[in-house]
Amino acid sequence: MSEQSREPRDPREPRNLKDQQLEQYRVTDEGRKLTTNQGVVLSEDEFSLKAGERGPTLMEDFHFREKMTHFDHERIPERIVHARGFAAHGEFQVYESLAPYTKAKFLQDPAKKTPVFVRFSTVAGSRGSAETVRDVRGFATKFYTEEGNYDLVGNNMPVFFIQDAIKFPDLVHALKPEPHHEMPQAASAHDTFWDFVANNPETAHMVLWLMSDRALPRSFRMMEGFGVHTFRFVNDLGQAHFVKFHWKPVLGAHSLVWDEAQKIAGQDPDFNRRDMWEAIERGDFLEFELGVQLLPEEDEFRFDFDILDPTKLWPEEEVPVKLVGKMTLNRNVDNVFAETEQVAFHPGHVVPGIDFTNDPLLQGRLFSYTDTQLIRLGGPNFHELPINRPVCPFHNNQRDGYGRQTINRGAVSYRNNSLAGNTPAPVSEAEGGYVHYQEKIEGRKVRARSASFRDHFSQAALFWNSMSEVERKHIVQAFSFELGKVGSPSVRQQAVDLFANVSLELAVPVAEAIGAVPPREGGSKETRRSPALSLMNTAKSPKGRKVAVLLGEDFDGAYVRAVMDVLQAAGVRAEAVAGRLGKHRGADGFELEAVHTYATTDSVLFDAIYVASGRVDVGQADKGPAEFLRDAFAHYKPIAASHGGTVWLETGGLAGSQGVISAAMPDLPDSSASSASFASSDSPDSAAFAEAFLEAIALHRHWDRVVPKGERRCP
Ligand code: HDD
Repeated sequence: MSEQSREPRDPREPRNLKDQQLEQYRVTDEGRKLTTNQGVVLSEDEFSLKAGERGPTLMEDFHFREKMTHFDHERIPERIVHARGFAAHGEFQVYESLAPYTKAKFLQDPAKKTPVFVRFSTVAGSRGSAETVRDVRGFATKFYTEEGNYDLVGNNMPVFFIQDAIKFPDLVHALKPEPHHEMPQAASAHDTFWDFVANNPETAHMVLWLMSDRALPRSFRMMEGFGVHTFRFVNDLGQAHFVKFHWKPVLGAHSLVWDEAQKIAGQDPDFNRRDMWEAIERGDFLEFELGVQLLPEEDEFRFDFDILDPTKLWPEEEVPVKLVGKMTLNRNVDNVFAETEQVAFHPGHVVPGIDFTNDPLLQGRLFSYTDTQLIRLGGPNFHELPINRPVCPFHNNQRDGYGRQTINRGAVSYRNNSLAGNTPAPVSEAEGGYVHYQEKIEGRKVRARSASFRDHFSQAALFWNSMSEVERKHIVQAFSFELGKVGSPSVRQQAVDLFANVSLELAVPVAEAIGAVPPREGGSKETRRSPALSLMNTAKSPKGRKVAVLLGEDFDGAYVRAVMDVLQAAGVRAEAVAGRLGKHRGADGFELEAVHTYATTDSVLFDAIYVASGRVDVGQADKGPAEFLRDAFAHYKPIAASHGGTVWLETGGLAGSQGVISAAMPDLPDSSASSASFASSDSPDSAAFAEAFLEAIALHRHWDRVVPKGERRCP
């Protein structure tokens, strides 16, 4: 049992201050009498009040009117971006005091647990859109600290498309479905987005990230998070450091492949939220380490880029990421609307010790987030919604407005006053009052971009240089798909010409794929690499993965059970799939429970496949082991087979390939490090077989496998 799974599992048991606060708003309706919102107990709920059984409905039916009116108003505007999201509660703990850098109280004491609420999201799609689309993912964290709420509103990519917030409406208009026909949904593969990209070269770096595997996270549990902007830490002595925030997933950062992502979008549009919900329900809590890159103020001009430019990252090899704490998400919401939908994040929600910089994107965000909540949540009192309330007291002279809940006593709501002793009163910095960092500013009022923001291609090239061969291939394929969906030949050509500034190795094959003229000149002078940018260098562990165990009529129950137990002990979820749900008796009389049928699930919903039977009745499905293996193989996933199941490897031509583990083929050549075979005896060693499978699962994908591609001929 993992350390975290010893946490209290009773969902009603309050875990921290925020949880206690929310508890007073939670209501269980089950077992209660049905009433109106005014508390009147009802005697009937299926028939409206009529003048005679067949007569007209009467206006005086207060129950009908109230029920219908409330229903008519159930929806609120979805977020203009990041509409599709999913959230969970948890806690954050710092490893050691960060007092030398910041006075923020929640970053001082390793014994202190700060409640958090984290919402993950896609950006472009509507609230009901599929989750595995190619997109940036939002990663927004609300820390309920003793000094007020601190929001770190980041993404899973460390840079952004634009440098100045005034261009955000343009970016979003170009990205969202085109207004004349509202297509395509949750996709950047269309003319207006690429027209924007081609004509706004500052997008180049971020677009490379968007075309990379980072845009297809396997799970919210397996993606990094970034605060993007350069912020400021300020300590007790008033000294400042520039800081970039990172979230590092303990399970490592892993991605889907494109064909898989597209198929999942149809098989399970809720793939990412289901994965997160189920993990938390099982006690496999999400864990992220908080990392900071720190830069003394005097180093502001140390780099060949401007640290205020949000299209630039600080290479981790130059400014190491210091891991300073851990966040654990350990509780699902009780109600998605009340919590996930009504939570209001804002990069301007800061606490003493954390401050802004003059990044023009950040500065503009400081306006936009309150403004959007006013329309979305219907007025200025959204901070009173349970999910948004700080856990410390708040007092000021703000009053009234839609939905006001606080009942402020007394006559005074102004300062200065004498009737209330001039309170509530501000306090000094020493007593905890927020004081903005006193940066000296000089300048003329100009609408301009700093010359130090003009290099748009060097870091895009740094990213490209840092990719492995496989990642580069995926980027070329992503560009070829996206631009291939663009109708305008001119936009296609402009986009290719733009990315020629990054690398001809990128631009030329894309041009060839989309019928554009391949650029002859181009490329960047940047030759450096940053290994931290490649997903190949991430943590590799089988933990958190999901395996389908395909059952038929002739499986060895005890053996399969033993393999599943080894997998499960390593944190891998193994679930049996068969022609029908329920108990299945193996050849040895041992029973296993199938929780999926070949019809209700699919290969793409698993990280690996284990075929345990040769003879398979697929029930009402029109697919079975052959189709499961075909996709798993094409998606470079680990595959294992034992007993009769090995026949599927032979018929599929998969035996002996990388990442394919077989327990019944003694003469199989062991052609690669992660391919293994086990002699078939009366009792093949289930433990060794399972361990070899686990190793293959830890690698996640077996890229060196030869997947038939390219030319297709009729047989
Ligand atoms: Fe934003 C939502 C992240 C630039 C304006 N943004 C939103 C969310 C995330 C981000 C994670 C969803 C929060 C939630 O789950 O409720 N946004 C970013 C990052 C950016 C960024 C990392 C660049 C570094 N955003 C950005 C700019 C503007 C906005 C430049 C406008 C000037 N963002 C918004 C918004 C949203 C929003 C329109 C929509 C819903 C909301 O705020 O609450 O105000």
